[in-house]
Amino acid sequence: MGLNPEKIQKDFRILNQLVNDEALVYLDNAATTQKPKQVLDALRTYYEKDNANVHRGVHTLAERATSDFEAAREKVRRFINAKSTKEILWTRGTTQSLNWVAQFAGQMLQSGDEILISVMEHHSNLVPWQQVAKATGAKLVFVYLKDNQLDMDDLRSKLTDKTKIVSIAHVSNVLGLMNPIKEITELAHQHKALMVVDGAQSTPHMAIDMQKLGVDFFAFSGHKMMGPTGIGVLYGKQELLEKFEPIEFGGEMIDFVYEDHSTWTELPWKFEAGTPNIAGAIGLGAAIDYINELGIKNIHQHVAELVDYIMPKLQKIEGLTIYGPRENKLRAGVIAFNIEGLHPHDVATALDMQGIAIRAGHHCAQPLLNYFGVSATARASFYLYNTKAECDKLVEAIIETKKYFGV
Ligand code: C6P
Repeated sequence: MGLNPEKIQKDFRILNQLVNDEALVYLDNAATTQKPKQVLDALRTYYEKDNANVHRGVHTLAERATSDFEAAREKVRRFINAKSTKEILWTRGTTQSLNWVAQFAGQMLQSGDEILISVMEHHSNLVPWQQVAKATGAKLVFVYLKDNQLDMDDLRSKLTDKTKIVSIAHVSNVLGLMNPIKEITELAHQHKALMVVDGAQSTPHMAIDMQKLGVDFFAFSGHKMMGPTGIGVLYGKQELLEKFEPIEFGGEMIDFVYEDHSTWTELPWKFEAGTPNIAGAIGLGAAIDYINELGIKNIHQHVAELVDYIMPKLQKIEGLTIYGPRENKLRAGVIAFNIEGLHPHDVATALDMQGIAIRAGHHCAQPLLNYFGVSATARASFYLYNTKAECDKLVEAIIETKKYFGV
């Protein structure tokens, strides 16, 4: 079943507006997605009917809030096919999830150990590793690219018994490239390294299966898959989460507290200190329901069709450089580009004047942009509510922009 984006847009009131006197075309989905009415309704219903703190009260509202909050955790578990809700930790988003994993790693890394990451990582999957390497004396080792894809030969040659962690993006937020995570996980495990995946850009677009992928940790954000901001997930294998110490301490995560020491409660709450983002979790649960109703495979297929549709049109524009894999089937809805003679910020501003929202900048991936010898790119990113007509509008607007600036 193909998606009907025009019908889907009706669930997103925000999309039905003029920007600079033009109908809004929202193509900044890799930064954050818009939220459907169903998610906004879930937030409103929670605050209007059920708002209470979770796991603390015995009154009716507290029980309802707790049950909805934990039901959302179960929705996440099913969505990514984790074995148990003990493996689903609520965080603020991918960034916090990856910081936690780096802190866990800090509990086991020793001087001389190696952390293998790629040059395409978002700063959230790089800076925490730099910090933990500094603190432990471990070494950060980079895998580079070949033909705009992860160089698997480079990865194989750098993966040794010194490697304790491999941490790679499932989908690059600049290249749109889908990395072969299952294969990398098998390689990492052959060397007894832990496999960490930054799933910020993959979870909104493709079926994710923790048991099939076999990864040890997997991080993602609610706001990139139509959920609210400020809620995200860290999946971790239960046996690992049992071993590591919590990163944050306080209410909710304890079993007993004595004057001089404390003991921790069971998973997953052992890691969730303080009042959590209850509404956020419930909102993310509603976003998962929305995705399930449409089908994640249909969403993937729809975005793939948009990429197939627009790529040849973009490739015909003189002076346009497109970053990322040559084969469209390796690209998950992200197209970063530059126009010769124009700064990407000027491109983004000119497109905004025509009602089109894209992102320009380094996309929090400066080592990758350095690798390409540029300081910034423009980036259009697509999702389930985008249409072929919007693709045409982007192509026409880029041509207009070139004419306007005389390049
Ligand atoms: N990328 C983008 O415009 P947070 O901010 O914690 O929700 O997600 C961080 C993050 C981690 N990894 C990848 C691959 C990402 O793309 C992002 C967020 C946004 O590309 C904002 S910089």
